[in-house]
Parts: sequence; C-alpha cells; structure tokens
Amino acid sequence: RTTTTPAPHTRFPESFLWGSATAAYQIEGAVREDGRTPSIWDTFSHTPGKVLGGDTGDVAVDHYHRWRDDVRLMADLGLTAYRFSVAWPRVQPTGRGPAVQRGLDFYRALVDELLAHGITPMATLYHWDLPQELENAGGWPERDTAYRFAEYAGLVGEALGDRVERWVTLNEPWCSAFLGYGSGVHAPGRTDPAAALRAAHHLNLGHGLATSALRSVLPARAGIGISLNPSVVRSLTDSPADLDARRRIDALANRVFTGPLLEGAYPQDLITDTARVTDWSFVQDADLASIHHPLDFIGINYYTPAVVSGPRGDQDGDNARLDGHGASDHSPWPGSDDVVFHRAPGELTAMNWSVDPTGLTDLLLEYTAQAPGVPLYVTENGAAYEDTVDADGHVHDPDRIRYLHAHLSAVHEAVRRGADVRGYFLWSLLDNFEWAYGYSKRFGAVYVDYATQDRIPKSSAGWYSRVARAGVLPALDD
Ligand code: GBH
Repeated sequence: RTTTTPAPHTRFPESFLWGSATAAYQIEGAVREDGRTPSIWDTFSHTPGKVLGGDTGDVAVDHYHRWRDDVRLMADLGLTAYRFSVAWPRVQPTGRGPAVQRGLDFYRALVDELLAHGITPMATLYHWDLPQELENAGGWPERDTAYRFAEYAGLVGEALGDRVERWVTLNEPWCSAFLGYGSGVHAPGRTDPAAALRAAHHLNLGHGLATSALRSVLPARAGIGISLNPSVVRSLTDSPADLDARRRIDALANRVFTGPLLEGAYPQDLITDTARVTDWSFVQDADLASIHHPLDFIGINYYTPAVVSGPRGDQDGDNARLDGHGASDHSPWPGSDDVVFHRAPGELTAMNWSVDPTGLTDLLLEYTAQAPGVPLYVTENGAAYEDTVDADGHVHDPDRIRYLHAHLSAVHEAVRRGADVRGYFLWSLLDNFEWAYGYSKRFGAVYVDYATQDRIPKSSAGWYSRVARAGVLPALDD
C-alpha cells in the first residue's frame, strides 16, 4: 500500500445477522427417503429437455446426509444465521393429511444443530417444491392449493415453533406463478397466462392463510414474513412508450404482490392491462382481507435490475436470454408480452445478469417508504461465476468477492439512509442445483465437487467470514 490514508470502514448494526441461504430441492437430494414423494421439481427435472444437461435434484449436494458437516462449515465461517427451506413433500407427501414424523425430525435436528452452534435459523415454508399430487389436482391456479399450503404451514409451525423465530411463508411467488405457469421454464412447466395470474392470486392467498395458521400455533415472539424478488425496473428511455412498459412490468413483477400484501388491493392498472387474459373473477370478496396481514418483516431477494422498453419491432431486445432461467417461446408477462427487455449496463455474471448494486440500495429504500416500520432482510443476494479448482486445491473467486463487497456496501448505504435492514443472507452457502440450469451454474461461497461431494470453501467464503466476524465491511483492497 502506498497510501497512508486509513481505509474507510463500514460498520453494520450490532445485531445484524450474517447468514447464507439455501433451498431444499437445490441441496438435499435423498428424494425417495423417509417417506418423501415427488414434487413438481422431481417431475419437471426428470422430463427430457427441461433442465440443462438432464440434471436432477436426486442427489444434489447430499445435504440430507451431510447436514451436520454443513452446519459445522457455517459455524467455522462464523455465520450467525441460516435460511433454509422445508420440503413440503417430506412433511406432507401428498399435500394433505397428517405430517410425516421423520420429515419433521430432519428439520428439527437441523435446527437444533444450528442453535447449538449459535446460528439463528430462518425457515422458508415453500421454495417451489409443490407436492406433485397437488399439481395433479390443478396446482397453484386452483384455490384449494392455498388452503392446503396453510394446513401444511400449521403442521410445520407446530413442530418447530418452539425453536424457530423467523418464518418465511413463500420464496419468490413471482417465479412460482410466472415462470412455473407462464413461461414454463420452471416446474410445472405450464404456459398459460391466465393460469399464471390465478396462481399469483392463490399464492398471495396461501401466504395470508398460512400467516393465520402460523399465528395460531407460534409463540408471540415469532416473526412471519415473505421473501419477494422485487424487480428493479428501469425504462430504456423516458419516452411515453418506455415509461408505460416500465409501469406494466412493475405491476406484473412487483405490485401484483405488494398491492394485496401491503395495501389490501390489486392495482387497478394491472387489472386493466390483463383484461384480455382474465377477468380476475377468481378473487373472492374476503380474500384481500385474508392476505392483508401486518408483516413482521419483508425478505428482499436481489440479483440484477431489468431494463425495459415498449415494443420495438425486430430491435435489440433480449427477452429469451434475459428471462434468467433458460429460453422459452412463452412470456412470463401476461398481457404485456410485447414489452422488450434489454441488457442492463454493467459487468455480467455467469448468468449473464448485469452487476448493479445501486438497484439494491434503491429497493431497500423503496420498501422502507412503502412499508414504513417493517424490518427488512436481504434474504438472498449473490452471483454465479465460473469457479474452478486450482492445482493447489484452492478456489479463487475474486469476482464474487467484488460482487459481495459492492452489494454489502449498497446495503450499508441503505441503512445509512434510514432502511431498517436486520440481516443479509448470501445466496448460496454451497454450489447447488440451479433450477433450469442444473449444476452448470455455481452460486456457492463453498465449492462442491459433485463427483466426491467434497466441500471446498472458496476465497469468497473466507472473505465473507471475516466480514461477518468483524461486522465491518473493509475497503476492498484490505
Ligand atoms: C432465486 O431466484 C431463487 O430464490 C434461488 O433458488 C436461485 O437459486 C437464485 O435466485 C439464483 O437464480 O426480469 O426477466 O430480467 C432468482 C430468480 C432471477 C428471476 C432474475 C428473475 C430476472 C428476470 N430471478 N430474474 S427479468
């Protein structure tokens, strides 16, 4: 170092949680053990052509057998929180009826191990693994699925409520509805725009009913929230057509959830924009009251912003590549499939997602304004890069360190400007099954050698560990 100026340090609040996040189907494997039956992701990944390379979650990173080691890994890194998801098909294989005790026991043991290491658990009840039998009965486009979800939530709440204090009902309902039933790049792979909107409503309803079910079984100190993947939507230019495209995508990506959740109503412009697709008659009178509960926190998952314009004929749109989960001829934007998505400025990750940390600051401040007094967590943030093991056995991932540094700075900037952010969960603890991309994309702070299941902490894991232990973000060159 040639400078004598001390590096600027960025301190986070004392009680800030430093975590990592995972999801059941992406890490557990053991898909036929202890009474588990198929979810829509088992069916989808076993359908030829749906997942890159024909990859499935059958084995994944074998976390179902290696969970003790994985908890030790987190403890060794000095992490203070862990966000995991509960697999519905382990707890209630058909989506109905009593809970399977062995399914609950797995999560109870995991939580006990976390607590024994001083790691705060955050449980997500639904990270996309709908029991296949419920899909056979119609899936999220059917109202009954919302009731089934609430019942399942109550069973898990009853079993783990004495030891888990933070509950996330749904992970990214946008993906479940619009990638699962609209573009079809996620399970169950349906491509029906009206079904996608019905699914969005029933996911909202499921969140509301599950919140009531959890409230009646959880101790008063427990907090219940939802993890959204808000889209930071920017317009390509300030032309009226581009600004209108921005408004439409904001309605379909964001306000379709925040409307009912935070304001108790679907936005009128969304209903108008989608009038050719559906008349929204599936929304029943009392539904909005069931959805509009006070939230104890909001989880924000952020990766990259979106840049949109109005229809542009044959122009430089990039819709297929930017949908983030494989190409599809079908749009995830019912009624607005003529909106064009453009590559956002900035460096690209291995997902071809542009790196733009200001989007995260903007989001956290926007939610602070929209939901005053509601604490926020960054429940996912991270990046995929083409990590490889060096001859010396190390995995050096300076790009990921820079990504994390920039996004943690962005979180700190939001906190400085008044956002009540209580924690950050790096996506992901381990390399894992990246949905339609299979094992081809590595998001982990810890590398997984899929042939041996060996875990190798990347240099970013060491870096994040130092940040977590100090509660301070160092200058990048420290
Ligand atoms: C999360 O999904 C998931 O929760 C997690 O399971 C997954 O592994 C992780 O991220 C990494 O993918 O507006 O057309 O530009 C994130 C999914 C990625 C969906 C960005 C929307 C932008 C689409 N989101 N994508 S667009």
